[in-house]
Amino acid sequence: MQTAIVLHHYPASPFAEKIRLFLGYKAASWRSVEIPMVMPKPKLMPLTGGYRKTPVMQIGADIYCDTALILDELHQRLPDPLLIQEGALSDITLAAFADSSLFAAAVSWVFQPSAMADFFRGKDEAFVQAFLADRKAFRAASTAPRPSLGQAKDRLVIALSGLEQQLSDCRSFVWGASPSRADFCLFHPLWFVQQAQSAAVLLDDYPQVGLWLERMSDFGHGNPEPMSADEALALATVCEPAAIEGPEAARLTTAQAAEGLQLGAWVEIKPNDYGMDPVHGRLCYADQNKLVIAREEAGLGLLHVHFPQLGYQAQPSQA
Ligand SMILES: N[C@@H](CCC(=O)N[C@@H](CS)C(=O)NCC(=O)O)C(=O)O
Repeated sequence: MQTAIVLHHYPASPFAEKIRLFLGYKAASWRSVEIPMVMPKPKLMPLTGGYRKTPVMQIGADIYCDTALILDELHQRLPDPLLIQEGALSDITLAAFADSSLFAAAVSWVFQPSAMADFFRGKDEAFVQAFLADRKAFRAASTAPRPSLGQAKDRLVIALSGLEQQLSDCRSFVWGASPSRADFCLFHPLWFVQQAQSAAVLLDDYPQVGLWLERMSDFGHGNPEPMSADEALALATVCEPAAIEGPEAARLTTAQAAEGLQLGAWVEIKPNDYGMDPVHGRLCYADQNKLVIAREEAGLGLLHVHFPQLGYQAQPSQA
């Protein structure tokens, strides 16, 4: 139980779909905690300390924020089947483009007036208003403005034409016969477009992309078993964070040290694009890939909260 993979997510979340699909690719068994689509998230905040984005992964008393980090952590734990490693820099660049620019374009495209009704189908007016108000506040201080509808369409068309061309030599995935990080990252914004019927017509002109979307969807979601939010909190309470191995002082990069970060000292970590809610704790691990903070949560005890280094800012803070 201690090592069970717990995903806190909701069905309509594209970033969560990236991770659900990755768990499917790995044929993993996991526990599924459904969280609210809007704030407040009273049973998630005690785990993250303030990070509110979706999804969040929990393994015992270790909490993983951001799908870039979650994917890497899962891949380390479940190395089979492989992820294509060729063109590592191209893979990282394409993954980052898909998670930022392409995702933003997909959101603008799906939230155009004619398609929005598809997204909100089955939800009542009060939910729609609450959702729109929540997302307005979520993006209020955003450093990444939403593209206009026209810009969104142009960006989607550029990505779709490029992907169509890339797949036209009969390869199954972006870089070859097996999927890579980029496949999972490109998938989720396009999956989001696919979900809203009137938005999805844009995909019709790209048959190779359509087949690739099918191939990716075929990975499924692995074996999720529902878990209540209370069970997840109870799990964190009975578990200790995994030990951090090795000589700690060697891990800070020179840039992190120059910014005043110190292992054991208080820090504040927050995303640098949108939803910039800070999380406070003592820095217990830092290297060029990730930052981990230790926090004591009343009723839950000690938790380690993990963030990727890319896309986050960390600065010294008060207790
Ligand atoms: N960089 C983050 C982005 C996550 C993200 O933006 N998720 C959206 C849902 S797909 C979100 O958090 N929306 C607000 C919410 O769920 O409260 C990641 O890779 O996990």
